[in-house]
Amino acid sequence: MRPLSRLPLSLAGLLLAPLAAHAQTTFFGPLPYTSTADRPAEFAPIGFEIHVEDAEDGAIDARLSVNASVIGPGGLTDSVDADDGNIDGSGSNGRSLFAGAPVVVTFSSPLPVAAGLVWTDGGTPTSATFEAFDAGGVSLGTLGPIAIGDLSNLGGTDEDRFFGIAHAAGISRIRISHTSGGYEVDHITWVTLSDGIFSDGFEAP
Ligand SMILES: [Ca+2]
Ligand SMILES: [Ca+2]
Ligand SMILES: [Ca+2]
Ligand SMILES: [Ca+2]
Repeated sequence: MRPLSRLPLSLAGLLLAPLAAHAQTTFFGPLPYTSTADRPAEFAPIGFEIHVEDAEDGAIDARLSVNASVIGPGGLTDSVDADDGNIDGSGSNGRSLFAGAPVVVTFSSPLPVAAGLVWTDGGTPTSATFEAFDAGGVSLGTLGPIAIGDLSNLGGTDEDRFFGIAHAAGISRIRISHTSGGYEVDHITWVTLSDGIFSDGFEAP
């Protein structure tokens, strides 16, 4: 490992600042979200691999196990707004993931160090709770319940909210539940360590 003391102070600060959220268990959200640009920087620091399942290819990434099905475009679809090419207040022309029960996303190895999703529709309105679990399946805590949702199921995006967690020791699954209505989520996002960078704490010389 390259000793921190040998790094210029400014560089050390640059490396350590974005990692602060990952040094402990940190929840993110619920945050308004219309595109990946709304993902908080601290959730996915530079140098990490960021993976996003936006459902737009009609299939769910094989590294995920999700009790939901891809729906859309059209009809009652509530995609993340930008997925149809326009941030225009509607996600109807994109695709999302729909389930009739709380949505559980289970990750495969290597487990992510941060994970989240975007709640896009449910009851009108409802009260949502996000929960995450460590590598051993033990709960890392909850975010919520929080009142969420507009008065429609027709694809409006002002209501869409990102929920996430960072936990450096690994996250095995995340879950979102709410008190009424079916479930729509999108942009399941997970962050893993990337090859060659941060595997020993610092970028390779
Ligand atoms: Ca749109
Ligand atoms: Ca989508
Ligand atoms: Ca929506
Ligand atoms: Ca809605």
